Amino acid sequence: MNIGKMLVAMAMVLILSPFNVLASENPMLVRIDLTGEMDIVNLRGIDIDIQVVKADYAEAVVYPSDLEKLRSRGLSYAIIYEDLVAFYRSRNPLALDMGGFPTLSEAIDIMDSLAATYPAIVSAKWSIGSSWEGRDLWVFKISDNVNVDEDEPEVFYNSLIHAREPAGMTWILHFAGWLCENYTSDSVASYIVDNRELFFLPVFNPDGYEYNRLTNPGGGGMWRKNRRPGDGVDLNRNWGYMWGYDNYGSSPDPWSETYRGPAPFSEPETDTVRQFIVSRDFDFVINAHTYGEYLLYPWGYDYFYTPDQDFFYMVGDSGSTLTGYAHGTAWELLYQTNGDANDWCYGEQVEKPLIFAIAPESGNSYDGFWPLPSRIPEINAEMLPFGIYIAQLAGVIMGLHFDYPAGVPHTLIPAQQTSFDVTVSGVRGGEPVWGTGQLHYSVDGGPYVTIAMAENQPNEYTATLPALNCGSVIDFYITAEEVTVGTVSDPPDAPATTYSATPVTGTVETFNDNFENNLGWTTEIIGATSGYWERGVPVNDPNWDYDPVTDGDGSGSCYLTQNQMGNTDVDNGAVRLTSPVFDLSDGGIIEYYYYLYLTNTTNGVDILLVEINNNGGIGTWTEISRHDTNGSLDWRHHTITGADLSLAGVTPTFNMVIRFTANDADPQSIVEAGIDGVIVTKYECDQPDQIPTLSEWGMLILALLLLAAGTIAIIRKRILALKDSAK
Ligand code: 0X9
Ligand code: ZN
Ligand code: CA
Ligand code: CA
Repeated sequence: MNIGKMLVAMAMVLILSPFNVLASENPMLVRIDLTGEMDIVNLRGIDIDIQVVKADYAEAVVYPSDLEKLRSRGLSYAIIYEDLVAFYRSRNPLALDMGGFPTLSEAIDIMDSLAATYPAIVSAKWSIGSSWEGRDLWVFKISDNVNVDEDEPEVFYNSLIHAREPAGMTWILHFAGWLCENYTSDSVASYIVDNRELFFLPVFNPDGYEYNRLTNPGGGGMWRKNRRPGDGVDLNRNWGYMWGYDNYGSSPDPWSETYRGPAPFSEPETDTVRQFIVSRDFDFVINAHTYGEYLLYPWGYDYFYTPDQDFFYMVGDSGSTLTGYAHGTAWELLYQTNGDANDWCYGEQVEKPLIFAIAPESGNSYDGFWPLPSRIPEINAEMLPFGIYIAQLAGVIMGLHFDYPAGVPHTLIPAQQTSFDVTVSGVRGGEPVWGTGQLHYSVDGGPYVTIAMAENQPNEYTATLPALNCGSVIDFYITAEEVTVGTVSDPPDAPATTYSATPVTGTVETFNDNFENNLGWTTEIIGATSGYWERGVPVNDPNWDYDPVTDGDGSGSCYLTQNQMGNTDVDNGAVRLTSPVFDLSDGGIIEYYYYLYLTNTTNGVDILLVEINNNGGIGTWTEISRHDTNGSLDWRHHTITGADLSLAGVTPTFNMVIRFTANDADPQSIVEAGIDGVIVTKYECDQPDQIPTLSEWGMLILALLLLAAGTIAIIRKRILALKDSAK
């Protein structure tokens, strides 16, 4: 080829290339080292296509021109596959269509054949709207009486919102097929089909999926977004809840892989699915993605948990058991995302009620987007229990909420019964059964006694604790019945965790430190090279996001692990903060605020350990709490009760000391801690026993028995005497 022809050819390439120059480069897979402490922070600052984040590395799909971004941030990386598409293609030597995954038209055929084979339980597919290029978004339904809209819990399973994630489609189709094939023969499949309404959208982004077939008919295509003319939009950044919240969770740049589009729901695909979701009444939406072995739930948009974190955690935990995947919010496990489907499903509550949304990322990091064909059935099998679990759970998410208008008593008047009000209401569609409220209590570690609570109004009760003497402790919990799920307790894991109370004649705040003055705390460095405890008003460095913005109790000052500008966290060891002596000899509680930001939460390696000593700091220290979950940039409040102390085997004395140790066991992670508002409330109880104790009762009963026996003996003698005289 002569120079002239070459120039013409190059010009053609440039003109024909529909996007920016990146499109002509090969995507590669890199593994980025995260063992340097600032690596995770630096990685969050760049817009690259991250797939998995593990404790000490991340994997991302990058173009040659992205490598400079990594280098400029001081991140080191290894190239795993220089030509990722070629690698994916090499896994498909038989040149199967789309690497063994159904093509768009094959997916449509599967829907048609399911409906034809199982017409009693599978609906004919219908189009809920169409894509940029005019392709239909096909949905089908599985249920008994499938053409009737029955009053049954509903779940929506959708996949291929990202065009290169076909393993999401195969597992939801496989789950649908499993229900059909096992209906009537398997009790679980039958139960689900008879009692739920399941809706499936296997190809959310048909244009993107077809585009991948066009460029890579044998699979391996790396297109992610839709096909909006120009550069396409990431359909999982285009939803209208917290859309464009910041530029970390989505991008304003059209060429970015996470381009959020010009406006919320600007894309026909997202707008169509939004209207479909609003038209139904889903308990759960499963947004199937690949890959990385995660189960992700909201929020994605910032470092917060939803008000339903406990519920999501419970579902995630069960999901983990079933799949082996890690569960958590997107920011905990991967990165922030804004404008995504999960956040809209849960967060948007004007057009529709909140919906529990979960995004499973199926397949491991070796599977990638285009797994070996032989892995497709394996991924289907590993996701099946999760699909089943969510379908079952949809009908039984109902819970109860227990409310205590005047609080739950921690202290009691000696020798007097204590009553408190309990209001029971339904959450997540739950319905309390009237008259089922019960109080369960155990005195001084004795067996549990169950008594009905007095019901004043439907679901409004008064619980009454028995009279106790000074020195006794009562543990208690509440239960009530929910119509569908049965008995619900508060605390939820009772009797493992309970409320407890003790008789008190007075309380005295014997210690109250808001850290405005030096009350005699001491600090120690145990191997750490930075992040030493310091008292002061938080400096709040705008460039170091991991310290608290304010103190915990609102007075201004607190203790922090190094309160200076810049990277100031604990490294290479531990730092310890020890209190002055306080008095708990008559019982009482210890309260404190703590702040904890951790980037490594695996196996509790990085922790804030709280220990207690009852001998002025000399001798044994006992662990009393261990904080090892990320606090989502918030202060949290913690109370140590008398029951906690007795559980830990610590006898309260007048010579108590508490200490807080922030430990960086993994020196490459961030550990930022704070302590504030430490209050010790001492209980006093100085009233002689008025209620007979158990042994006293015993004596009394014995005395009565003796008395009765004596009386009987006398009566008997008299009768005998009368009989004698009658002779
Ligand atoms: O980034 C995404 O859209 C999803 N990951 S993927 O690699 N398949 O692109 C994750 C979305 C998770 N979102 C929330 N948990 N909110
Ligand atoms: Zn995805
Ligand atoms: Ca303070
Ligand atoms: Ca710090």
